Amino acid sequence: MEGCQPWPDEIAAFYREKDCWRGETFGQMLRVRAEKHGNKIAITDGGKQVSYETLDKRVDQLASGFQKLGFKKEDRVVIQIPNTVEFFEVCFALFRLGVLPVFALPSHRYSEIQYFCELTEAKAYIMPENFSGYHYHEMAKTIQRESSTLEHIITLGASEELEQLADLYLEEEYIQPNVYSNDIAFLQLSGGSTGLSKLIPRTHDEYIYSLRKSNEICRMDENSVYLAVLAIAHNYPLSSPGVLGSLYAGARIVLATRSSPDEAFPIIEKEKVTIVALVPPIAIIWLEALKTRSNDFTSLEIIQVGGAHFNAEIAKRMQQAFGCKLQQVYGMAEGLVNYTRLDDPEETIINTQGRPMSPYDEIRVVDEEDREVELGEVGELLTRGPYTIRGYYKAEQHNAKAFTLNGFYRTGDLVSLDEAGNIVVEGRIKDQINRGGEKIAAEEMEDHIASHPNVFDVAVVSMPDQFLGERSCAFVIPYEGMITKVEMKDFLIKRGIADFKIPDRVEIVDTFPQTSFGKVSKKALREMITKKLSPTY
Ligand code: J2J
Repeated sequence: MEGCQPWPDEIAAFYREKDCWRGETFGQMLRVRAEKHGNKIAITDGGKQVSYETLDKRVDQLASGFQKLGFKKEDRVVIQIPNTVEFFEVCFALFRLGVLPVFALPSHRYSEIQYFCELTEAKAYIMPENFSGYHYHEMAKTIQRESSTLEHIITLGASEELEQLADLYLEEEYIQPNVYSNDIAFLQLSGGSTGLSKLIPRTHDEYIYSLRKSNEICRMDENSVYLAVLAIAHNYPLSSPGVLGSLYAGARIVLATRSSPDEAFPIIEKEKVTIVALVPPIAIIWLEALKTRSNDFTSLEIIQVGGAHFNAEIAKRMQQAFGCKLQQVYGMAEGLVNYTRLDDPEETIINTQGRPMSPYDEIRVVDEEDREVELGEVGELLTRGPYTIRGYYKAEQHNAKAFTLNGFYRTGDLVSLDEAGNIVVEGRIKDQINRGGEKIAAEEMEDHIASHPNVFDVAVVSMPDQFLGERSCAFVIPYEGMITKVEMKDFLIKRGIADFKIPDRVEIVDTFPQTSFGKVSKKALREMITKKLSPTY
């Protein structure tokens, strides 16, 4: 597909020969599960229960409706759907037509959605009317007015003005196009570090392989019950093993829209949840909440924690407090996923972020000159393998920097390896802030802030935070006087930027410290703010 880096033929042949890629597509996969599991419940969403058979039927009805709207193979559709049954119906209907969903997060706003629509020349945008106190309707109309490709705005809610998803479930037959397992199935989002977030093309073959391996490691089967508390459009709850892994296993998905103990704990008890995926800040809240609750957690077998650095002391307490297995997950939407194994020694589970899930994952830990470092030394992690992309979507220039000549992806993460091959994430060289699992590209925010009329220069860096691990701090040199945090926030909200990217702190300075090459020293800025935040300052 245009804009996507194809797999080299001999490498694709190798992954097929090794039985990694089995020629399955998502559309077929669901059909096969529906034939096998029939009226077994696939998804529980509050009071709503959907069986595999019904899901499969609803997907066909929607595919028929989408085809009638004119959706064709290789079209792109930006979807911004919270944790609801519609997420699955829409995704699989698009998969069956060979149309690519672009996975926006519910927290994204005008600036992000507009960019995804424009970059992908999206034909449609599907979103809720309201979610978590935000009304998407006006934003959607603005984006459509400005776009030359967006033909359809489809709402999950009720609207007289927009097309409604509910009207698109048609009983009529539709023509199933040929969708191949090596076709691009969807575009996933990267955390981004330079400028706006890059889009990640994933094929059916390689993504399904990653589900199968994840299921094996997490022992997912028909009896598993996966609780989704994180936004399922994100790669981690989508695929590690996540909701798609659950469907692959014939398991049951339980959807929640909030991760608070008030909502999640009774669900675990009632639905007999066996596995749940968390990010570190939520794990901390759950651990605290346990002190005052007496919910029954006996069904719970695995709590996964990943997406950001997880403190070892808390990891240890977590494992003891919940009486189930803790699993650390270190993954990336670009591909590579590492898990601690369920039967690993406690030391490994607590102190490492696990090891690659596939024997065909290749990893290298290198210094600044791409030379491999000694075992145990810290270096950048490079990787390639049967489910790690070879290039971002329509990003030729960036790809030349983000991948080595022989196809290794430069993760931008600093890691070390132990003797058993387990990875410890030690830091990062990419210019990104990891705010409790939510990724902020510093450059993207700098571009926004620099457009404020009173900003002469700006640098955005991470600052330590006990709860989120990191928060973002904008160092600003104003033309004159002050810019307060509130003023900055108002300005950025008006520009339509996701809330989590708005700087948590604004520091006004006269100049920036510089490196010996005359560039802004972000390291020095991080040290400045860390010192200022320390209790002895
Ligand atoms: C430290 N940093 C981590 C961890 C990710 C499974 C799990 C997570 C993601 C994800 C994912 C970390 N400790 N345990 O896609 O399938 C940081 C690293 C990494 C970046 C990727 C999955 N787990 N990270 O978080 O694409 O810096 O994917 O490169 O959002 O998160 O972010 P993302």
